[in-house]
Amino acid sequence: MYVMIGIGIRTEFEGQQTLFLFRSFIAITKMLRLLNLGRLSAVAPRVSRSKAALGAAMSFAIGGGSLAALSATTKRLSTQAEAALPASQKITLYQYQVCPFCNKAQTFIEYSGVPHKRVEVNPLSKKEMKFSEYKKVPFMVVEGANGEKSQVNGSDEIVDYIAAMTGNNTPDTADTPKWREWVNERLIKLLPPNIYRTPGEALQAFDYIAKSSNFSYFERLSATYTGALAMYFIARKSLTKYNIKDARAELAEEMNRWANEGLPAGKDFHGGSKPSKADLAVYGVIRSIEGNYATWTDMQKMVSPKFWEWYGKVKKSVQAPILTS
Ligand SMILES: N[C@@H](CCC(=O)N[C@@H](CS)C(=O)NCC(=O)O)C(=O)O
Repeated sequence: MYVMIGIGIRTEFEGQQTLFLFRSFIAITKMLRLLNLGRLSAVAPRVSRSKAALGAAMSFAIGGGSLAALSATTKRLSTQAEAALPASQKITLYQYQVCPFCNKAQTFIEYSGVPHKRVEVNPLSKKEMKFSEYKKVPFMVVEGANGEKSQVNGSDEIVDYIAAMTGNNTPDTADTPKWREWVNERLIKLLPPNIYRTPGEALQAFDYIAKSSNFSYFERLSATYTGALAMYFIARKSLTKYNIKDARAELAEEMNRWANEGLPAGKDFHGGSKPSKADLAVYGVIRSIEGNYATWTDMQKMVSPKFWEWYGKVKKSVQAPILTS
């Protein structure tokens, strides 16, 4: 467990910080052991769901920082997506349920009514995606009628591929690409510093994640505290990295910016009478925090009714996923 967490943290923290974090984990678990509250080493073989949640959350925060190469990849893959698209394709989406990039891809697939299979990846072992050279989620494996497989990597690439496959039905406007970029470069980066803003909020977030697993009370307790602590420090680091002064206010400001500048007056959506790719991207990313976090409750108060009205309309337009086995 320590080693796995250490590996995750190493990608974001260097030198002293890594050591500090690592020691914090050890100190907390030693303390829990002394109090006979939690036994991480004994728990280790059985914590896969919680490790998955922790890893997914860490990957999200870390992954959010590695978007620089996005536009080049997007160009290459959207050209691929526009290549010949056979009618009968079997689609498998590799994802973490809690990741905003994955929610963005899911939303578009759902909106387009494309049947697909979902594989939930364990973010630390990543064993479900060992075959893939691309090491992030989401990605999609597409199997053609005669069994040949291809892979589409990245949320925007998936969206572009599905759009091309289903006849480019979204009414994108001249500034849709600008808003899609804003989703990646601004909106998504504001989520970890909000969800894990204080130790208490980080704990609340991890409490809900751990509750969905079948842990005993004490197992859950130690997994929750370890994950919350890790994410609290990672989120703090991203404040400096992205020059975020007030995570809550800035997230609300960006969501209000979307309502005021992204939505044309008198129209239901950015795309007019139907959602564009930007509508679906903003909705998809925000739905990844729906209901579960203090951030969600605060945003209900801090973000204008115009945003929430729009949010409700997009939600209605997105159908339940058509899942195949
Ligand atoms: N540009 C990618 C970013 C995806 C991304 O950063 N995903 C995170 C999860 S939220 C990830 O897989 N991180 C794993 C890692 O960095 O090892 C996209 O749009 O899909």
